[in-house]
This record gives sequence, structure tokens and C-alpha cells, in this order.
Amino acid sequence: MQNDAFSQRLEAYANWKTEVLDTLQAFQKWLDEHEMDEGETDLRIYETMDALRQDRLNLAFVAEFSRGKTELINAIFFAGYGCRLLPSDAGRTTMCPSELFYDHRADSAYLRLLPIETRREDRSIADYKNAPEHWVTLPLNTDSPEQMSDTFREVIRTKTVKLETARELGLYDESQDSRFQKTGEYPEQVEIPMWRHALISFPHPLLKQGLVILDTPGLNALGNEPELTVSMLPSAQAVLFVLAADTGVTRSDLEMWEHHVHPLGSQHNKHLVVALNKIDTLWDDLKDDASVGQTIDTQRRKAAELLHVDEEQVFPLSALKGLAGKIRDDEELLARSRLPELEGFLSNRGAAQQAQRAARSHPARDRRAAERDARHPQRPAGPDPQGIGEPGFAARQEY
Ligand SMILES: Nc1nc2c(ncn2[C@@H]2O[C@H](COP(=O)(O)OP(=O)(O)OP(=O)(O)O)[C@@H](O)[C@H]2O)c(=O)[nH]1
Ligand SMILES: [Mg+2]
Repeated sequence: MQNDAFSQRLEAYANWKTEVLDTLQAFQKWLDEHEMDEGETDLRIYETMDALRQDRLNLAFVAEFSRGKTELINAIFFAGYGCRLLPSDAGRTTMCPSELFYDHRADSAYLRLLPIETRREDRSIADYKNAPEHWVTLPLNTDSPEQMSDTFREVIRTKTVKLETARELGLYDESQDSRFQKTGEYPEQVEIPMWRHALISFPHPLLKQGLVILDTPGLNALGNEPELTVSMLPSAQAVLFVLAADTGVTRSDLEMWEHHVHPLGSQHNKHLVVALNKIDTLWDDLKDDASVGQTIDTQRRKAAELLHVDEEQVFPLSALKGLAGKIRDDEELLARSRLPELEGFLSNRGAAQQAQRAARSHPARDRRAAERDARHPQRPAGPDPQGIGEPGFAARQEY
């Protein structure tokens, strides 16, 4: 993973956090030794340390199906495992939103799946996260990338149910059924996802440092699971919208961008990045590099115009070749995939945003802490010795 600019920056940020935490701890000890510790100062230090420990970077991948979201996640984050870790296939693949993070409280890595039938209950995914008994837990053997990639295939599982059942679960809509639109006939059986949500915890260095990745399924997912658009995406610091160079910007890409993604930038002030994936489909042995480059530039300009974003926000790349380049240690292929350009951008923005957020969060917390101090003069329970507070299953989870 030595080529991975993103992991290097995130690691640098994690090291910076550790240094600040050590300094704060030393400062507190010094105050104690000199009997200068006052309740308010003590609490301020505690809150600052807590804010640093809880700080997470949420990165969401959103796009129509088959644009290469999952392949891009594999290429940016998991090439170090030497294989395609998350399932990425032709057609509709990822069937439920999948969150990847590191659960510091769990003894070992796991994949937890929320059955699709929970859609019958009027209960949010966030609420279910506090009720582990409703999830199916599968262990992940982190020593075996093959076993992990096999287990991850659960997130693409579907099952066939009667039309009634699909309707009850809110998973059949005749206006979206092209066969019904053509023939006017309802199907007897409908294929639906097996799971509603997946939580994946494993000790990848980036996830350990507080990165949370959200992979979303393409087709209809944003309409089917309102929690995605209402809370999960708005709580991400950055949203990566993926287009494919072989299809260009289609009508459904545009619809998704205009209804679900672009508003996140304007209303929630999220950082939006566009990946123009699959540029390898434009590579042509009969053309020289310069004219292939021109074709890619034209696609990039058109995509930027249609989405009304700056051209610099659109990153032409090939996730497939980037992944292959990293796995095979082929520097030339990796450079040609242009994946490092996106990684460089993400690492600069990601680390900068985290540092800003951590710094910004202190004054308000300090005020709250001081108020609490006045009400309850005793010090709260000591900080989490593990270092990074609660993980995905805990009440702290921001989604
Ligand atoms: N040629 C080429 N194919 C790619 C690239 N990235 C992904 N693909 C292929 O495109 C198909 C879809 O990729 P996925 O990663 O499953 O796409 P997705 O956006 O996650 O799709 P859903 O999970 O269905 O929403 C797979 O066959 C990938 O191998 C790329 O850069 N170049
Ligand atoms: Mg996918």
C-alpha cells in the first residue's frame, strides 16, 4: 500500500492526534503535580481529548448501479489485501448500504447484517444499531482475504418473494417495473435484497484511524431507504459521486445528482467530488496517448457542464486498472489509471477537514463542559483507554 497517498495522510493525521493527546495528558499531569488543576480547566482538557478521540471521517460513495463505486472502494482502500475484497460485478451488485469502519469494542472482525424484513417495523437503522440481537453476525477471518471476500458476498444476496410480500416491504413499485410498463402484467414473484443494511468492522489501518466508508447500492436505493438521504448522507463529510466514461452522464445519473447529491453540497455544505470512472474503456491501442487524453478531457468537460461543477471537481480515472496496478505493483498502470490524482485530492481535503473540525469543536464543547461543571462539580469517568471512543454499534455513531 506504499502508493496510497490517502492512507499516508490519514496516518499522518492520526499521528498528529496522538501527539496532541500525549501533550494534553502531560499538561494535565503537570497541573496535577503543581496543584494547579481547577475543575474547569480539567474538564476542558477532558472534552478536547474526547473530541479528538471521537473524530471520524465519513466518506460516502453514491451513484447509479454499475458505475464502479465498490470497485473504487476496493482500489482506494483495500488493494493491500491483494484481491478484490468487496464484490463488484457487472449489473446490479451491492444490494444494501454497507458501512465499513473499525469497532474498537469488538474482539474480532465481523460482518453484521440487518434482515430486510425489519422494514416492516417503524424503526430506523440508527435505532437498530443499538439492538445487536436483530442482526446476523458473521465472523471475518482477517488472515484470509479469500474468506473475507467470500463472506462479503452476503451483501449482494437477494431472494425471491411473492409480490404481496415485496409490496408489504415497500420494495415493489410498478412505475419502476419495465416489464409491467410494457405488458401491464404484475409479476408473481419479485427479487428483493436479503439484507437491509450491512456493518463491516475490521482492523484496516485507515478504519482504525477513524475512517468510515459508506458504500450504497445503485438502483432505487436512495428512494427505498429514506434514512440514507435524510441522515446518512448528510452526516458524511464528503460524498463521492461516480460516473462511468463508457456511458457518459445518463438521464438517471443526472436525476440522482440533482435530487440526492447536489442538494447535499448546497444545503448541508458537504464536499462533493465526482469520479469519472472507467476511462480505460477509452484507451485505444490505435490512437496515441495525446488523442486518448483529449477524448478523456472532453468527457470530463462535458460531465462538469452537465453537473454544473468545476472541471477540477471531476476526476477521470479507472478503478479497475488502479486496483490491478496496485495489486501487481505496476507503477505505470497505476499512473495511467489516474487513481492517485483522486487519492491525493481526498487526502489533502480529508486531513484538512478533520483537523479543522477537531479544532472547531472545542469552544462549544468547552462551554458545555463548563456549564456541566457548574452543575456537577465532580469529574466524569475517565477517557476510553483504547483511544477512539465508541464504534459503529454504539449510540455515538453519527448516522
Ligand atoms: N472497464 C472498467 N470496468 C470497471 C471499472 N470499475 C468498475 N468496473 C466494472 O463495472 C462493473 C460494476 O462495478 P461495481 O463496482 O460493482 O459498480 P457499483 O457502482 O458498485 O454497482 P452497484 O453495486 O450495482 O450499485 C464491474 O464489472 C466492474 O468490474 C473501471 O474502471 N473500468
Ligand atoms: Mg456496488
